[in-house]
Amino acid sequence: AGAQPAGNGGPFPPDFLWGCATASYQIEGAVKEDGRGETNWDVFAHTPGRVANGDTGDVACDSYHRYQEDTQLLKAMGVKAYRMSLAWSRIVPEGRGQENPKGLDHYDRVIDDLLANGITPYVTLFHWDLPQALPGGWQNRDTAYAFADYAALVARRLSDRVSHFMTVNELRCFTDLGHMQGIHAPGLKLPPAQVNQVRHHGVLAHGLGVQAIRAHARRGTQVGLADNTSFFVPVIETEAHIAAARKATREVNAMFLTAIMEGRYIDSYLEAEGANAPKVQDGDMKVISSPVDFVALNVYTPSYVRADDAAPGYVVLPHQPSSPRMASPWLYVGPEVAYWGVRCVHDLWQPKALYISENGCSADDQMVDGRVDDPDRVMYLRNYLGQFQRATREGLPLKGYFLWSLMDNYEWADGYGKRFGVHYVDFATLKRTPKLSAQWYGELIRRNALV
Ligand code: PNW
Repeated sequence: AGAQPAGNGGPFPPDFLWGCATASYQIEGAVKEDGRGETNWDVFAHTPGRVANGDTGDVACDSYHRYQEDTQLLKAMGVKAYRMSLAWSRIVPEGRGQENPKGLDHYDRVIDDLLANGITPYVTLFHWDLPQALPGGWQNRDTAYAFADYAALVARRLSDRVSHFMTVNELRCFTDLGHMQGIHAPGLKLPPAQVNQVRHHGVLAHGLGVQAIRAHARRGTQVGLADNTSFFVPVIETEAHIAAARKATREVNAMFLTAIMEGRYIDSYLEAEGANAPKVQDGDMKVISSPVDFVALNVYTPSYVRADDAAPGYVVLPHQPSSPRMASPWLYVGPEVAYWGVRCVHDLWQPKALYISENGCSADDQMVDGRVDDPDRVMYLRNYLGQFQRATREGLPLKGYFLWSLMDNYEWADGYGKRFGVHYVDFATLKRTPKLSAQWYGELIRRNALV
């Protein structure tokens, strides 16, 4: 390994867990089937002007009916683990109260099918599809408690077969994109104090979810979260710039991962927010910082940072018009973020284990003569995986990697216009076709090395 320049490749640890990821609303469809309750995304997607092309998740990839086919796609690549999410409103249609046996029966079947094919399920409890019936949604503190009840129910029912749970996916997206920028459901642009309160309810839900799983799941069940931490790459690998990247990671994520790992809102955040800081009840921070077994990271866009003599000690460098991007405007390319993201989280908080819960990219994929060649995606993945390999080579406790995504799906406000899959989905026929990247990923898994 020593002969390989940093980030250029080499072997992964022998037990490294190779996976793919999806999420319920993005793939399932069947939104009115078997007693599923309405969600905030059903409402948002059906509101004119909210989603590109007026696309909705009503049908999506129809994975509710085609899950066995999806399992076979995973199996063909040799994938060992599948990160999927459960639709809360299939299991508890109104968000709290009456449960729906048909919802749990469905996920029983999906999980049994994965296990029968030698694939380990990693289950996310909340990937943004919130039961619409919950009054006030994430603005209401009660939603965090409803989430805990749902988590307990899932733990009791599935933890005989599911040993890894992620509470929530991407706190920053469902809080800020939904309640500050207004570009995701529920499409609100709230003032700062209310945004901070939504964020607080999000981390509280995570903590209550951890406690519910500990209390109700089989002993030994592992629980963590999938976080889209804002990551910082030092402009040059010197001690001063590395320290700046670490400090930026801690301070910019103060309302999310930092609060979860440290059990308090750090001073720089409280000072910056002043009177807009969240209202915190006694005991909240202890709940929020309930110990997790792992931290999983969704790694996409880099930010570059340099050390600075003036407070706060770092400067975040703006992206340039010439900075490379993939097909989504927000998706800048900067593979070093894969190493520095893992490294900074490890250096700051030493979680027992780290996973990459998502990494991947959109590309302008075209079907030509029945084939979809996506060399740009292969190149993107190869570069990012080289940096993850560096993290494992240096002994950081990175245990596995989930590629986003198994197949093209409903890309939220971008509808079906942005494709992230290693399988191409023809949304007219719902036929799945492996792209070149699926073949490449399968070969990588077989070798367990980047060559
Ligand atoms: C993540 N941004 O979303 C989600 O977890 C997935 O459901 C999604 O399909 C995937 O990444 C690709 O977008 C993000 O604007 C959405 O920075 C937006 C942003 C980041 C992540």
